[in-house]
Amino acid sequence: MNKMLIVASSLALSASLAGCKKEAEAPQAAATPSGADKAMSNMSTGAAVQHGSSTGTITAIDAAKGTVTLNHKEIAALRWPGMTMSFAATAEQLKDLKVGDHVEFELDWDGKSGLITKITKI
Ligand SMILES: [Cu+2]
Repeated sequence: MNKMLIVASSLALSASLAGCKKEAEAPQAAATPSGADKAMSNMSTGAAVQHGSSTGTITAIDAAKGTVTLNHKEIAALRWPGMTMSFAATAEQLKDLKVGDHVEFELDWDGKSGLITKITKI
């Protein structure tokens, strides 16, 4: 008799737990997209975009990814020393450029990645 009671109550318990879980999941799933939106808008408005310019040499172009890798000189506005790194660039910006070209460029830096706003062969 005791055993029956335990089984019955544990069934009831797991049933109520399952009920709880379902109820908890629904609002969570609905909250996730708006939470992500919030994070996205924080990213675009929270970090100040800095603008910089310099000259450099193209060491790689990845048209598929839309990136250009530059061995660039110092970028004073960003307090960067010279280095080699990749930036996002459009096919239009890259169409007349090739590896080895010496360029002057401008970029927007959001704290994580750089976007080429202007790039010209010199
Ligand atoms: Cu750099």
